[in-house]
Amino acid sequence: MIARFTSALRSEQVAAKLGLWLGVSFTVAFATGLFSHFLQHPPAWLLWPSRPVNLYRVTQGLHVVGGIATVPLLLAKLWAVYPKLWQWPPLRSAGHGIERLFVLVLVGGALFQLVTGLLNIAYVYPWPFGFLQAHYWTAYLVYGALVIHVATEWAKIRKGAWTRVESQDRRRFLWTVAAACGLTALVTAGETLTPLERLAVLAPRDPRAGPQGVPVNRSAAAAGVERVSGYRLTVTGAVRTPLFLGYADLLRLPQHTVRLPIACVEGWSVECEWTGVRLRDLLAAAGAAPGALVTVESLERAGYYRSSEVRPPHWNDPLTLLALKLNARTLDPDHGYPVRLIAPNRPGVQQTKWVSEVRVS
Ligand SMILES: Nc1nc2c(c(=O)[nH]1)N[C@H]1C(S)=C(S)[C@@H](COP(=O)(O)O)O[C@H]1N2
Ligand SMILES: [Mo]
Repeated sequence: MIARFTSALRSEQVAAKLGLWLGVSFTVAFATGLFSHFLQHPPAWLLWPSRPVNLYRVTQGLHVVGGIATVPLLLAKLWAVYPKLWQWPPLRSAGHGIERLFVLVLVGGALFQLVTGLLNIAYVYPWPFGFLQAHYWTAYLVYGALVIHVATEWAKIRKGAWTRVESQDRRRFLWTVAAACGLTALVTAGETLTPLERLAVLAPRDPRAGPQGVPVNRSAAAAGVERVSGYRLTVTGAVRTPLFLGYADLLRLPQHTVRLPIACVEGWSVECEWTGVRLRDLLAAAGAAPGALVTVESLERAGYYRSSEVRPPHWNDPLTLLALKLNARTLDPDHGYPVRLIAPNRPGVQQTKWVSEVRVS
């Protein structure tokens, strides 16, 4: 029975090395995940800059590609420590029991995070709970259990994690795990790192597939805004002069062209060229105060992402546009025709499409 579990590749040092790598990966996932969560649901106190332009693109790319690349690492770690599941006696003391309970939370929670994350980016939702809340709260459980695990295993980590592995077979095993993680990252990173696009065979999204060479997250048909007639953009609320602008009026205003990415929470991103009117020019014309809070509303009647807040750092940024064109052509209905918001360092969910109203408060 015992013999079946003894592989010469397993050792405390191998487990410690894999654990160290997992600790790094979980820390990156936790930090980038919290960042993403707060940007998507910004609390009032959050001061969040519009630069660097690609910050959210990078952190969310790291979160998703890093998460996918962690799958082989976690499997290797579980394989390396699997015999411990059958250790005898199973409980040596109350303290040992609590330690094992935290390991259970850690392993169960880590598997839950990777599985729900992978299914979410594949648009599969076979569960009765909301992904967002479950993934968010489990992150605290997992990271808390990880901190406790590191504390209780510190002696082993100190001994094994930083010293050279003695056996050549074990070294080879660790290199294989590292290579598997690297390869996994390489075949998915193209959904956000354009130069690797051709290698992105495992990526759930092709960053060039869609109208005008850009993916679509919610189509005009799904949002119920396929036919737009008598379009008017309104700028109202706490302003000196409310504005009511037709599509032709918008085209007559000074046009600006910027290069900015759409960076979706799902990890894909693509940089595009946008042309349109600066939001700050419109708000200046309406006489809004520089510190005002702005809300953009969509023609879309229902849906989680039909409106978004644009705070002063974002709407005062000259790169923030109400875009009329994408890659030099009139916006496709699926990309938000007639008008969409595009701003630097902002999650995709807040790049509101089919904008019809700018409300100042
Ligand atoms: N009105 C509205 N705007 C929206 C959405 C939406 O569902 N409704 N989806 C958002 C999401 S999640 C993303 S990632 C981007 C994608 O923009 P694209 O479809 O032009 O690529 O649009 C955002 N704007
Ligand atoms: Mo998105």
